[in-house]
Amino acid sequence: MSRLLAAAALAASVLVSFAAQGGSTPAPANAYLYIGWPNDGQVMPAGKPFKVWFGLRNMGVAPKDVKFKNTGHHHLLIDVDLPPMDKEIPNDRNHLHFGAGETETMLELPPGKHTLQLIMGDDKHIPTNPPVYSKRITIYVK
Ligand SMILES: [Cu+2]
Repeated sequence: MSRLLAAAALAASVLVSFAAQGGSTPAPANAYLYIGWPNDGQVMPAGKPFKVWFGLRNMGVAPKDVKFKNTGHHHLLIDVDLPPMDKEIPNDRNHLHFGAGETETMLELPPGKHTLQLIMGDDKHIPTNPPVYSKRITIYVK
């Protein structure tokens, strides 16, 4: 049993070191990104846009193409896993870019279970080093 736990711990640490990679733009080690609204597990009414609020501490927001120390712009991941940490974040309906420096958005999703997660990207939409991303939350639209 303890051997199994050790193997699991080793696997976890390997995963963590993979996740710790990122692009070439440094980010503060204590940067903290979170979804301020909605809450994890929240039920949202169908057919009505709702606000998603982006929370960020110890790091600033700058528009895309602006290179300024300790800043980046928000990306909202909808119903997808985290993208590769060393490449430009995809730009499609599952990966929304907030290149004007927005810190909230209105979102309308079809009925069902959805996941939301935020990740910061640098001026060229590449995750920072270390990558700064929020916890992935689940919401229900019905
Ligand atoms: Cu971007």
